Amino acid sequence: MKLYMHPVSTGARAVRLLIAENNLPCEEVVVDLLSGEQHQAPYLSRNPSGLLPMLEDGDFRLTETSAILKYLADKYDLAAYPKELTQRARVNEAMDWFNTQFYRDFGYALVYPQMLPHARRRTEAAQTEVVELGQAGARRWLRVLDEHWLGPDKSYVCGEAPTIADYLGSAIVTLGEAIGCGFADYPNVRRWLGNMKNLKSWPTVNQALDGLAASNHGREFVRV
Ligand SMILES: N[C@@H](CCC(=O)N[C@@H](CS)C(=O)NCC(=O)O)C(=O)O
Repeated sequence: MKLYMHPVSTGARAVRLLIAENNLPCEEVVVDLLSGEQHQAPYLSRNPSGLLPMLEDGDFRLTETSAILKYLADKYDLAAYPKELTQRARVNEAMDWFNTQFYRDFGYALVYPQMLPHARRRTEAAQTEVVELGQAGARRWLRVLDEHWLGPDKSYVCGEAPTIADYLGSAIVTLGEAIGCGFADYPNVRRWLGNMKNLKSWPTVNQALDGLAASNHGREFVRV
């Protein structure tokens, strides 16, 4: 198997963590996001969406982080994707929630427009508006994550053991660290992130994110 990835990519961090924690046999192929290699041949002919990550398993190619996590968990029969009907449905629900509700406001409205030049809005007024809306939305979803998904007692989003919902969710939430989000108002979120960061492969997999956060240190950002 091959994983086409860039170490700073949010989805790639989720997939690489699952691979590393379970010692899955997978070669990593770096696609240089920064120079736009994902939009050029030969990568673009393999993945016409021009996005990372992508998994290649023989002739089978799979994009979309959530689908890749589920495929790997099924292929290797990982406990991180429970088989019991309602438990699996809950994991799927949490993954959809992170990937759509949470990511839309937190990633695409709050973090990316401030961090990525191509995501910045063309006028100051539009930029301010999108970031303000993103911050309000992110606060709403963080409250739901803190009080509903986690609450004071749960170690992970779907119970006492990490599932692929935690792999996906923690990669998305820690994206905020790139702009200095500390999540101080969300103690259960902080506790949960601490649990995920205790996984043995977390520091290696997230080295590039930590580097990005360090390079942005001291810059002004709207945060949560
Ligand atoms: N829905 C996709 C999103 C993938 C995505 O947006 N990847 C980013 C990196 S985190 C990317 O490849 N961006 C390249 C670009 O926009 O040119 C998934 O969940 O895998």
